[in-house]
Amino acid sequence: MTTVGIRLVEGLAARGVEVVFGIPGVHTIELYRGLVAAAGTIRHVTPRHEQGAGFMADGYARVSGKPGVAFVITGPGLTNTLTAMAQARADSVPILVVSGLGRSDTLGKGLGRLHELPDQGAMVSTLCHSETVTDPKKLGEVLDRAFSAMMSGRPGPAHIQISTNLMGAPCPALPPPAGGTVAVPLPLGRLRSVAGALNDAERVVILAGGGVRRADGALQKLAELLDAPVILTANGRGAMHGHRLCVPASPSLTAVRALIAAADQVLAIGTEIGPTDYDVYAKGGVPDLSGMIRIDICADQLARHPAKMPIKADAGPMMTALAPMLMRSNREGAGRAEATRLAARAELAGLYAPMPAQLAMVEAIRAALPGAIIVGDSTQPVYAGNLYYDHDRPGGWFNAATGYGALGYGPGAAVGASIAAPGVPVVCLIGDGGLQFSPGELRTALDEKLPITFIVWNNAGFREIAEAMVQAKVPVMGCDPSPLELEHFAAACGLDFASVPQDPEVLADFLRHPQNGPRLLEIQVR
Ligand SMILES: Cc1ncc(C[n+]2csc(CCOP(=O)(O)OP(=O)(O)O)c2C)c(N)n1
Ligand SMILES: [Mg+2]
Repeated sequence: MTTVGIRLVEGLAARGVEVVFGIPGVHTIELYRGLVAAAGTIRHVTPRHEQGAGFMADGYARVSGKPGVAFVITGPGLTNTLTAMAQARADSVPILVVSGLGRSDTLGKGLGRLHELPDQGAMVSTLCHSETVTDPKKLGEVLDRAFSAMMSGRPGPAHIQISTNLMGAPCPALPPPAGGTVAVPLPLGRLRSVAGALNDAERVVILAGGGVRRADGALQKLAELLDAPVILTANGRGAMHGHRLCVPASPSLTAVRALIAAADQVLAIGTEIGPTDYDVYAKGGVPDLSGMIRIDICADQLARHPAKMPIKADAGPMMTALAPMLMRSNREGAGRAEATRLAARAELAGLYAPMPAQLAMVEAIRAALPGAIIVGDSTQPVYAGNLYYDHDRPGGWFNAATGYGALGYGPGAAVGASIAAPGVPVVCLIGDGGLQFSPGELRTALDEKLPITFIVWNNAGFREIAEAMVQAKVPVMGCDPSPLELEHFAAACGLDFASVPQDPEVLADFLRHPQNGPRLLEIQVR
């Protein structure tokens, strides 16, 4: 008999899914019958916690450009995954969570059954698209709607749940996937007015966010035609590495704000204009952006900030369509970008004296491992990098120190990234505190033989938070969880280990050693 569980896995394979991150339980055994039946087409990875499954799906999606998929049990499996779904929502990352659900005749009755929640679907639906499979004949439609929710317009998470009694029920063959993603049409009628406004301006500045992750070439061409500096938010970093017009610095910095304020035309592309990028210190003073031309794929996003020209469009095709209509110009963009880079970098020391030395460590990773993917957690050098750092691979710098900000994101996301990019070095940069949120996922990296370097920034505590307490004149409290004995921890995980002082040269030397599977490197922070 071909069951719902088997058909669901077939339906995922038909939509290009190649990996599932999951932790099985009695409520999802029938999904595993499906995975076994799909033998060889879908790889299954077993994380150590469902939050890790969600973060792996996230890292996988960011690097592959395809949805990441997680299989989790009813109740606690799903609540454990919610944090990762919220992180994915904040950063527009497509992940599909497939969970179990209690027997259909027991739902909402409060019988105290295994893994019971009052209303599981309602809980998830405040966060994202969530649908319950109630009729096997409609399974294909449910999958189509979930993929459409994830991939059409602004990407994000989606959830499908299936009652345990339905998972093993007979299910007819699914129809082929309908339609795939619906492209946002180019706003042809607006192209001329946008190009006109850009051609009329003398000092254009571009604000680029995660929406340009896969449009690096088009962004560079547009910037060159306009001779416009490009300010990259944390999720835009890695685009236009080393380019004379690239400003890989946070719009929270005074120097970057000055560049924006001096523009006579701001062009914002694929950026949420969120406070963790534009006002990370919550001091106010964000330049007035109401005169901007704003390109975004999501109408809701466009409605959230006033703009002179809000344009609903996909960043890549829109930039490509605009290019031939722009007049080549020389507006001293490179000079303005360079002055801003210098001033922004210089500003770091004034914000926090140890920050330039932290940034030097991140730059040592880039020097030693060109083209690596750096997956960050919420730790001091990652905050420093989000303020100023020019990564050398589009989409290759991402972390949870921005947006939703879920501590413990790094290890799982690094596993997902590494699976999506075989042969590419992946670095997980994480603090001693964050590591203790999700230590088990280092062992997942070993199971999967992934060449990830886990760099632990060991400053013995929640230092970023301790600093915030000092600044707020609150006596530091609750910020000294004892760090792991990292050498013993690495041994218990079966990982190669080294410990180095906070010295960029020593770090780079170590990273250049060839590696065989995952390794753990402690940085003894000064
Ligand atoms: C789930 C979650 N809980 C708490 C926080 C608050 N938080 C942000 S950074 C941080 C400290 C992290 O310590 P560590 O990983 O050692 O990095 P450090 O600041 O010391 O470099 C905490 C507790 C958070 N962002 N997410
Ligand atoms: Mg710490």
